[in-house]
Amino acid sequence: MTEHTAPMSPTTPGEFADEIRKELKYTQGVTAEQATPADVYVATATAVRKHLVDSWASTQHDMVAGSTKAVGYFSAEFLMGKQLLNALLNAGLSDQFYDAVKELGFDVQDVIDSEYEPGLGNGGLGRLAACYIDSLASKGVPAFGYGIQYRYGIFKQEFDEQGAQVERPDYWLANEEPWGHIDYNRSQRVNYGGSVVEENGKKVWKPAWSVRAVPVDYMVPGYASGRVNTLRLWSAKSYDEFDLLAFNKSEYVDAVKPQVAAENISKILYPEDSTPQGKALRLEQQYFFVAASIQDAIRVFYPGEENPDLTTFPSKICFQLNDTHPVIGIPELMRVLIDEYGYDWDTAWSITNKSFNYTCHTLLPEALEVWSAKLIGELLPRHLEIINKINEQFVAELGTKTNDSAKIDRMRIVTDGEDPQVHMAYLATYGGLHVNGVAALHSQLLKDVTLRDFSDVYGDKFTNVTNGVTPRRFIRIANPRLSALITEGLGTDRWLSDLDMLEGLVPLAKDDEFVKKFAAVKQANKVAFSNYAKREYDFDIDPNTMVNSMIKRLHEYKRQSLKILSVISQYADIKSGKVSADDILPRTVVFGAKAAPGYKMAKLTIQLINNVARVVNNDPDVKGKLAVYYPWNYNIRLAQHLIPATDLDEQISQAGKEASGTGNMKFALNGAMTVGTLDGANVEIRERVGAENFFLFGMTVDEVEALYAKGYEPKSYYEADPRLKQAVDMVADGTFSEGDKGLYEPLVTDWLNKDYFMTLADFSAYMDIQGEIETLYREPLEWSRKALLNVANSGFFSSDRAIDDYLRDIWETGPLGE
Ligand code: 26W
Repeated sequence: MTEHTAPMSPTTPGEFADEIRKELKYTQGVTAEQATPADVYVATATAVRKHLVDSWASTQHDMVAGSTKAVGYFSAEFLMGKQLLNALLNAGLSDQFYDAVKELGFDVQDVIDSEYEPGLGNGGLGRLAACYIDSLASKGVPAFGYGIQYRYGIFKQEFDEQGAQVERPDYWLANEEPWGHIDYNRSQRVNYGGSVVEENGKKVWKPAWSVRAVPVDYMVPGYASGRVNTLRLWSAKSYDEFDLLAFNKSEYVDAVKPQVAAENISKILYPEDSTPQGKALRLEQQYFFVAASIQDAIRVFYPGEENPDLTTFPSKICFQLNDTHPVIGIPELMRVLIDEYGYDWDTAWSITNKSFNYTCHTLLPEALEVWSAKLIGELLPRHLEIINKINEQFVAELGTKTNDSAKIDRMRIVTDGEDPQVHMAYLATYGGLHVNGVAALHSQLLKDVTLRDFSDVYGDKFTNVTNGVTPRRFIRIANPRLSALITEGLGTDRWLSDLDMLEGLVPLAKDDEFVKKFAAVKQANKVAFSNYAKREYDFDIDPNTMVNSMIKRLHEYKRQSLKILSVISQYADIKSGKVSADDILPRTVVFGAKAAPGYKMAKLTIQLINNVARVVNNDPDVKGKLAVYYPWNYNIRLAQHLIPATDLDEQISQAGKEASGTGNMKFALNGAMTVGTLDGANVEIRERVGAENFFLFGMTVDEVEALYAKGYEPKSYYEADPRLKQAVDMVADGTFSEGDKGLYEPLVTDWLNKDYFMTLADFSAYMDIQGEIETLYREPLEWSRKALLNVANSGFFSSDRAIDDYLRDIWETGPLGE
């Protein structure tokens, strides 16, 4: 009946067990009897890699030998998540793995849990890059992910006694890392500093120091495509490892200084996900991976050629700039073409202009990187020359298109004045072929507001590609129960590489039996999450309550404050008996969020949430009616456990602030209902799942703009709404800080006097929608029917569809061999 498309390796469980045994013996030098689950994990990973290596080699060969343009995805972050189950799925070895590990006498979960989750990203942008390289490989499109192998990933989050976030270093490479292949023979030299001199009319950069960029290659196996692409992450090493002279003079620190300085470049991921710190090391990191990657791409596509014809470069590979972080790549390619290969400016410019495309992931002006020209000049003197020349060319070109000098001045890539600043988003927009936002609303706001002047002049460059998520990790691996039910309902598992097929479930939403099966899957996932939360966090989550999740980075525009104020209000209502016992709908609120270490307001919000949880969860008056849990160290693993178990997802950012969101898509695809504003991709989710299957509340972008224009006085909302007043007063009066009225003073003061993201203005609408939510939840069959329709109508949010959009509208290429 079911025609299988899932890759299925012919290897039998017994044969796979033998392969693991061999790896244990020859790689780790232990017998299965002596081995630990961690040994079996490493041996299994090594065995899987061996199954993939042929497709990897043939993909690399066909990519260079063929005429299919490749994609180079430049990203400072790749939030890959744990690799084992994904590699097994795409290698068609999942079933064999479970039986083989059992045969070897190990608990499968122990082996899976031995893998350390690589945290080479902060949040949405990094995870999107990971989903996109999965889809590129699954579609058989030749591609490289290019980034940095940070030695320390995103910090590990712990909470102290006061419920405050504490950051711990994430030394993920302390553990055996079986997936990365360090390829010293293909390292690249990356230069810094120094000066530029004229030598017989040519500009020559005389760098002061350089580092060795060593590639660490990760296989990116496609699902059911038989193709394996490469994620090439660069690790910084020093050329002159050790200063023996200093050592002999027992100046031990000086002896290793050059090594430390060099390795510092790929030492640690910057934990900010909105406000750039403008640190020199950050720019060193950005130039490091971009410069190494461009040299690498020329090496790959012009193997062994001394004087390659680089006018063909844009037909061999095109680069996607994942936000402004890799934009220094534009002047770098210009430098390489002019200084190293002798092209004239115009030829170099036409090649460069066709080689880059820019994706913007934010609407927060402060998140758009602006580097001081002085800093760029010190670190990359030749690049500053080139940037200045690009800016002159740009301003001259603008002069032919408009005589609005104020506009031209606003658009300058390099600002005038005694401390010139370089706008990386402007450089990307002028220097690249396409600019896209990550959701329809976002792309519109980019054209109408953030990059208005540029869309006026270069309108045809602007397009939209709404984000997507990979169904392999976020449905098949995270939610096997739902996957089995979908395959049963559709009679095939081809939906995993053609997610629009989920529409076939729409008619089944009318079949109460199927809807009940769907509800049973959700309930089983809730029980599983409750057990997981007990095991990992010692939480006592009641799976018979509504599981209501809010997981994303902690940021004021995402309005975790609105959620916690609503919880406080519900708590007060239960305490005061304003809501009678049987009117209360038992709810478990689960937060997950890291805050950038320097982001004070965000960290205070974390402390408030933890202390509300402490008070509520220890209050017998609300036991079984309301509970709040905040699992620390939110990461991909936690998301994969919580999303399938969630009934209600929170997407409550102020309209016009969340570029897209991708968690919203994962929840809808896993059968959670969403309460949200008309922001980012929420707009498109609601359009596709149906307004009747989405809990909408809050001001629209226009209403927000109108309120800003009118002048927003948050205090007036506080005084006008007794529920809001009560909740804010409970934060101020020490209820959640053991009487310390000062602890949350900065938060309360901001809410009442500034509240830039209008939490108070949207509070009453948010509280009102809770009624609708609770009414529906009391009709489990109707709730499940609507939740099932969310799944059925969310196929559009596959990263495969998003990649199709990039292939059609931006990269103009496709699968190998086409
Ligand atoms: C330089 C500091 C910095 C670091 C990261 C500034 C900005 C960023 C990222 C752009 C922030 C980010 O992750 N943005 C998120 O990108 C997702 C993928 O497109 C979107 O879904 C989210 O809405 C957006 O906040």
